[in-house]
This record gives sequence, C-alpha cells and structure tokens, in this order.
Amino acid sequence: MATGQLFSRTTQALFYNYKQLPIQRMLDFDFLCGRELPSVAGIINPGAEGFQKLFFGQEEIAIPVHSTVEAACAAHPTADVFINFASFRSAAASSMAALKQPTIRVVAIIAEGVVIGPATVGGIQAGAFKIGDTAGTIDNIVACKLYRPGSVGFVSKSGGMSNELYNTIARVTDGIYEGIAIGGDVFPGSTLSDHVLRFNNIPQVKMIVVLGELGGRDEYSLVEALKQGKVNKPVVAWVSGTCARLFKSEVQFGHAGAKSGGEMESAQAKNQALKDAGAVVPTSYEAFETSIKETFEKLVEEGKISSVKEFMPPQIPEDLNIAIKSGKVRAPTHIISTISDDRGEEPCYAGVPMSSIVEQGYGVGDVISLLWFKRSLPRYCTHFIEICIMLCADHGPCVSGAHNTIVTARAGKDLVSSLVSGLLTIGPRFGGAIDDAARYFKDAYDRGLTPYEFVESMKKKGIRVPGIGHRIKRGDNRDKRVELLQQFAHTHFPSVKYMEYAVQVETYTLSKANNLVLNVDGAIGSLFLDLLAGSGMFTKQEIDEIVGIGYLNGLFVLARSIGLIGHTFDQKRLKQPLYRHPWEDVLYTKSLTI
Ligand code: Q5B
Repeated sequence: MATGQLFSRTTQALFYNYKQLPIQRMLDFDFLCGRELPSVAGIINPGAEGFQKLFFGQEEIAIPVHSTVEAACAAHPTADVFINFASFRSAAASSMAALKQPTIRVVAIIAEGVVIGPATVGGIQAGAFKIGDTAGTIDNIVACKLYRPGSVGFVSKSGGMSNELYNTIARVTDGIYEGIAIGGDVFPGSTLSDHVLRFNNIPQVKMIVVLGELGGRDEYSLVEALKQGKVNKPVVAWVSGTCARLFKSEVQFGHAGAKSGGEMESAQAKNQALKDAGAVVPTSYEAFETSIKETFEKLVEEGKISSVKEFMPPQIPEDLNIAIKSGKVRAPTHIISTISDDRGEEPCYAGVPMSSIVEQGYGVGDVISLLWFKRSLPRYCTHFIEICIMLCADHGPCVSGAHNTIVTARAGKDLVSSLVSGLLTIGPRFGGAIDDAARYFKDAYDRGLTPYEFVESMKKKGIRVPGIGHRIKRGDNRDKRVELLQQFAHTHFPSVKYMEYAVQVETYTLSKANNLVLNVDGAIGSLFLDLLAGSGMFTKQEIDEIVGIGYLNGLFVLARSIGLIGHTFDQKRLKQPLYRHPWEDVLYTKSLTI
C-alpha cells in the first residue's frame, strides 16, 4: 500500500457492538465492489461469543463474535481497522482498548452522543472498503459510483455533507478515490490537513476536495501545509457557514465545533486564507461544483487523468422483508394459525382483544371456548367447562399421574419434568378416556343401540367401555364429581340425552359388577356431547369433528396439570428424599411363564 493509504480491497475490520444494519451495509458494499474477502473479520459484542449470520451477496456467512477487543485482535491479527459503534458511555474505554492493540492501525469512532469528539460518520475508499453506514443506501452508492475508484481525494468535517459531495463529485469528475468525514467535533480524531497530506502521497489521487466549516482553526493547518508547499496536487476547498455573519449574536450550528467565534474562525476568513495559500476557493457553495469540475477538466486536458474503466456493479439481492413490504415479491407462509393473533396493539383470542376479556369479566371457561372452540359460548357452557376443570384438578396422591409426579419430584427433577412425568400417564385407562367415551356413547346412541346391545358388542370386540369402571368407586360409593356434573347439567342444559344414555349403560354394567360405575371421564364425555348438541352453537359436522379430533381429553390434561403442579411443590416443600419402592411390595418369582 502507498504511504498514506488507509485501506485496500483486502482490508478487514473488527466491528465493536453488534449492529446488524451497518455491518450488512459494509458487506453489501464489498459484494458491489467484487471483493472476495468480507471487510468485517469479526464482531466484538461485550459478554457474548459465537457467530452472527449475515449476507455476503446471496450467500450467508458466519462472522465470529468475540467478547473482548483483545480476544478479537488475537483471533484476527490481519484485521487492522477498528470500527467503534459503542454507546457514548463505553466509547472511550473501547477505543482506548483498540488503540493499545499492536494490530490496529485505524480507529473509527461512530459512537452516537459523543459530544466533544472524536466521532465520525466514517469514510470510504471507492471500490475497496467502507466504514459502517458511510454513503447511505446501496442506490446512493451506485449513483455516486463509489463501487469503483475515481481520482478525487475528499475530506470533510460534516458526515451529512459528505453524501452531498460524493454526489457532486461523481457528477463532475471521474469520482471519489477516497472520502473521509473527520466529524464536526471540537476534538476530532484527525484533521483536514492530515488527510490532505495523505492524499498527496497516494498516486491514484489526482486532486483534492476539502469541505471545512466555521469554528475552530483546523483549516489553518491546511493553509500552513499549502504555504509550505507540502501539497502539490490541486486543492479545491470551501468552508461553509458564511451565513453566520447575518446573525447579530454568536451562532452554534449542528456540530459542536461549528460555532461562530472570533473573526479568524469565520468561514469568510478561512476561505480567504485558503485562497491566499493557493487553494481553488469558489465565491459561494453553489459555485463549489463548478470549481471542482473546472479543476478536474484541466487535469484531464493536461493528460494527468486517464479515463476510468467503467463496469456494471452486480445487483445486491433485496432483503425478503423489504421486498415483501414493497409488494415486489410474495412468499408462502409456513404456518397457519386461526385462534390467536399477537401482531396488533394487544393480543386477541379468536378475535377478542385481551382488554375485552378482562373488562367483560371473562373466566377460564370463556378463554377455553375462544381458544379451543373459536367462539364465545353461553355462560352455562363456560361454567360447565370451569366445573370440569375444578373437579378434575386433583384426585389425591395415589392416582397414577400424581404418583409419577411425586416420584419424579423426589428424584430431584424440576417442575416441568415432574409435571410432564405425571401428564404422560394420562391415557385410555387413566383420565384420557373422555374422548373415547364421547365417541362410543355418541355412536351407540345415534345408531339407536340399547345399552345391552352396546355393552355386549363392546365385549365381543374385547373393548372395555370407556367412561365405565373405577378402581375405588362402586355402585354403593358413587363418584361425587359425577353427581355434581349431572346435577349441574340437569339444571342448566337444554337436553341431557347422551348423559341419560350413559346412565342406562351404567345401570346395565353395574348389574354385571359393582365397580362398573359411570366414572368422571364417562360423565364429562357424555355431558359434553349434550353441550355440543344442545347449545345450538355447533353444526352437526362441527360436533363430529370435535369428537373425531378428540378435544375432550384436553379438559382432563388441563385440569390435572393444576394438581400435578401442586404435588410437585408439595414434595419440594416437604424436602422429600428419593423414592424407592419397597422390596416387600414386589412379588419376586421365577415360576411365571409369561
Ligand atoms: N371391566 C378404570 O379397572 C379401569 C370395564 C369392564 C367393561 C369397562 C377400567 C377401565 C375404561 C377406561 C376408563 C377412566 C381401568 C377412569 C380416571 C380418573 C380418576 C382415577 C382415579 C382420577 C378400572 C374387572 C372386571 C373385568 C373387566 C371388567 C372393567 N372395566 N368391562 N367395560 N369399562 N375403564 N378410564 O378396577 O370379567 O373380570 O375380566 O379400563 O373409563 O382414570 O381416581 O383413580 O380422577 O384420577 O382395574 O378418577 O374400568 O378393573 O381391570 O380389574 O376389571 O371388570 O373386563 O372383567 P379395574 P379390572 P372380568 S377414571
């Protein structure tokens, strides 16, 4: 690299603070310029490590993430540019850490909110390397021909005005070779003359454009360099802020350093000094473009600039989200959801906003209606659902599910593991017979089978009637839960035909054995058939679908989760040790031949 050259087409940077957009813009610029090596070697994200996926053209690449500046520099010894996107709170410490690294040659501090400096929008070497968001959008970069080098070295205090000048220079010359914004702070990291002197040493730079501004004395170091003959390339310069004289009092412009101070710091005085030192200084900002144009054309006439080889930069693939937003492309979705939506101001369950659910005093039964059945059900229906949940919440520590949860909790497992261990026992014999009870009772009733025909046909098939039978309940010790559900339905349901059929089935099974009672699963299964058929809220087809899919075991799963969670907490609270089943309770035998 020539003396004074900061960047090349193989320069790589370390990027401090994970900011997806500016990093992606740097990589898009690389692709536009035909770089083979991504310009970001690594990301420093304090406290985090791993990789970040970003696009390099159409491909995705994984950029390493390091937790410290030191680790990043050690991992990427050839990355010699440090781009600091730290917050103003950590900008100083992270910049100092970078400056201490022997591998770092250039530090660009982009930190927002740094008041006295240094902070910059960045810089760009056309066709080679770009710092962060410099030069704006890809469209602007293409319009300003920054994807390939021209012959103009440009330095500016203002980052915003840099974009303006990149455009102007692209229109009236062969384009930018390198552009740097030093920032308009009182204490910039580098001066205008630092860069002009660098440009003077870069053979590809044939002319230099400088945009200063009122306030401070930085432009005078350039005046000195010009006077001392240290710059032998044409310099076109303008110091903006001439309008400050129109104000009676001191004026502070956008930059901390852009303040009208004494006469020496005025734009007029600095423009005059630059002109006297030999720079081409226009009479106004409007004439700046003409001065740049004329200076460039003179160099072309003198044969000092040969024409640039033009090429069409590749198209950067558009981000899918942006393209979708603009209506340019359509993409298939991968999931359909019809029960809830969290995209608006507040989440909705089946179209009902959360605030309505709270304001209108909805209960758990209403929420289940919305999320499972996608409709608001009459109050007696949602009340019935809530009663099912309450009655099935627990049935003591000895039932299969609770036992498993207790054993799991005592093995030291966490809440979710203990809960799931209990839930996994719910099935055709324990708690999970509601759907089958509804299916078989509905089929038998709708086909007009007598309880005798139904039970005996099941026996022939070798199937136990779901919803019938219990380990501890008997004809003379009925399940209270079943009685409570039946009482509620008798009072509130328009019809209880399925439940009455189930009771007739029970009467028959009880005649066979005293434990073949209608159990809680059978009661819920048959009564839910009555709810579906009698509420007038479901079509026949919908009822068949609900029974076919099997919604109703969900009631037991949901309800029993409450109890299983309680059993987990109980065991933990009681600090119960690991459970081991006693030997005495196991029949150890070798005589069985099964
Ligand atoms: N037999 C529940 O059986 C149980 C028969 C039957 C025709 C039947 C059994 C059964 C269907 C599934 C069902 C839900 C396994 C139950 C629940 C939640 C719980 C639990 C809790 C809670 C009980 C003795 C004789 C045999 C059998 C015959 C039995 N059931 N015949 N249809 N349904 N029911 N599950 O006591 O001639 O001697 O061979 O599978 O609805 O889980 O509290 O504990 O809240 O947690 O072990 O309430 O009924 O009876 O197997 O000794 O059978 O009766 O064929 O006849 P048992 P077994 P045989 S509620």
